[in-house]
Amino acid sequence: MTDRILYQFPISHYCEKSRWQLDFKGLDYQEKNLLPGPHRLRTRWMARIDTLPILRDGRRTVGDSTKIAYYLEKYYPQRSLLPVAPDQRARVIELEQKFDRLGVDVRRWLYGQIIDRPEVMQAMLNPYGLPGVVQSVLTPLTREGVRRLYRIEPKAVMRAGQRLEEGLLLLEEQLKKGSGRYLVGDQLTLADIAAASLLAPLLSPAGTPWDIFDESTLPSALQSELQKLRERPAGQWVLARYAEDR
Ligand SMILES: N[C@@H](CCC(=O)N[C@@H](CS)C(=O)NCC(=O)O)C(=O)O
Repeated sequence: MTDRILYQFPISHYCEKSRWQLDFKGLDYQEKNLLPGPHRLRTRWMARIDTLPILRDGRRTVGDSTKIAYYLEKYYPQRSLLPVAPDQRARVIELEQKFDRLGVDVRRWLYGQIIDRPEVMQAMLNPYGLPGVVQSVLTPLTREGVRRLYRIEPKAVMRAGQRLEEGLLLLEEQLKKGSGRYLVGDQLTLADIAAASLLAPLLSPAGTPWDIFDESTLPSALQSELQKLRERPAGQWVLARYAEDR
């Protein structure tokens, strides 16, 4: 029985970033799902933050996927995700930060397209096994909470879409500089895990928590946008990383 616990929301792409890293390093951990909303009582108490993921590792607690990433590199240096060469290391750190910020735009843009679809709140709330009546009360409350918290409003969603495009171009430019498999050097790094996990909700790789739609039921404009994403080099790369490295 491990005393390493990842407090998470299953569908959070930031939580996926930490899960991927823990899995890559072969570290045992339990996943503890917190209910969106009331989670803040726990996160504030544990780490004085509002967001998940939070990692509890024995007596140590670390909140925020980036801090967790560097914590794990420090205490569990096996299968390092940071290159030794200083220039490559600096580039990984820089890209990790950029893709981390892009995660906010991914979330806002995608919720802007799908937040009213019933599958979204089902994916968010089903893992908790709540009684049906409780889930049906929480569904609209959670949806409106998400809308407010992440500013899912037309102008902000549009700007997120623009920044998303810039992020996808950055990824494609960076891939052209190397072998096309990894962003920096010839091994998986924190930059790859950040980029692939934080873009994954757009690509919904099979078996991930975002693989929730029968896409043929989505509006045709969105279907074609998602298809274009899947076909462009950035989308192909995310799918390849999931197929080969996750
Ligand atoms: N910078 C944070 C962002 C994490 C984040 O935004 N988590 C979201 C879920 S995707 C969250 O916990 N939201 C709940 C809230 O803000 O109350 C990290 O890297 O861990």
